[in-house]
Amino acid sequence: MLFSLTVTNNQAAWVKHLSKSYPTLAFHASIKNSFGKGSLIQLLRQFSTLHSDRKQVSVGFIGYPNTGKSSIINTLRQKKVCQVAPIPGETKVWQYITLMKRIFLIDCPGIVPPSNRDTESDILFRGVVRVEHVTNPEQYIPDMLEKCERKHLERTYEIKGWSNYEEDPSLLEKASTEFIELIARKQGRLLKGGEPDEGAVAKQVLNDFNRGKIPWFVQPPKDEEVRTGEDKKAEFKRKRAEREIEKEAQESAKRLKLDEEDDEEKEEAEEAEEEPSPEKE
Ligand SMILES: Nc1nc2c(ncn2[C@@H]2O[C@H](COP(=O)(O)OP(=O)(O)OP(=O)(O)O)[C@@H](O)[C@H]2O)c(=O)[nH]1
Ligand SMILES: [Mg+2]
Repeated sequence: MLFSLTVTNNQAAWVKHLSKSYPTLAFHASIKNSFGKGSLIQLLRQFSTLHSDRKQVSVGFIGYPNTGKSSIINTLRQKKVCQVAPIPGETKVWQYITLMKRIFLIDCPGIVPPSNRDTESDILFRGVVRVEHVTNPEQYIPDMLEKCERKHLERTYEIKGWSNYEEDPSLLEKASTEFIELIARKQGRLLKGGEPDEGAVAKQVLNDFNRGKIPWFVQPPKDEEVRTGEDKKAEFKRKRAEREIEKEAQESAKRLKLDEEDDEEKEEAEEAEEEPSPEKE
């Protein structure tokens, strides 16, 4: 999980929200200046003690590409044992790293679970695809503008004056074109006829966004939504458990019936054996 050095209110709110579902830690990966390293090592030690019957414990780092999995391992080991880069797909094969005598860490390539709900922008902003592979990068700028605060963009690029889409959402497309043009002119990124090189600027801005150069964050769901989410999840789990119990019960009933039939047959056979045959008597 990526976190900046000081845990802000937003990050604390996410930790609180996620802790309801899973053990969650705030962590900043950095070999010299990390945050949360002690807590994570303590957690891994507890896990290892819990499984003291095993010869060794291997802990896999699983998650979306470019989310800092390899960086966490480097932070724990306090040296560059894994290759890291600000582009998705840096880790290509599994790598085992020894943390302590009994604890191994496995650096895994990033994974992207299939989802029908994710839009192309969602996937791009998660850093899952490399920006240089994106066609028509300008099309993602409106979505990006909406995620960021105007003051942060103004400060990052030292520009001002694109249309006020915050007040009038119908101006979003226009604002995006103006935003790109302002950067292109400021940085002198113009094509032969003096036209702004929109594609190149859009790619640069999207890269800046994905590499954390533009501050932005998402609020965790409100308590109300959390409860609904948990209820739905709990209901789903309960129904699945009920189905499994039902199936198990039916199967055991079948097995019992078969056993009973078997027993009856056996008993009949035993009785037949035990009953002295009239001829023998
Ligand atoms: N701000 C911030 N950036 C981080 C942190 N951890 C990693 N990064 C940066 O995120 C980028 C990706 O880091 P990696 O460790 O290569 O990510 P990964 O999940 O191993 O990526 P893949 O191997 O491609 O799946 C690098 O540019 C890191 O410097 C963090 O805690 N905070
Ligand atoms: Mg990696």
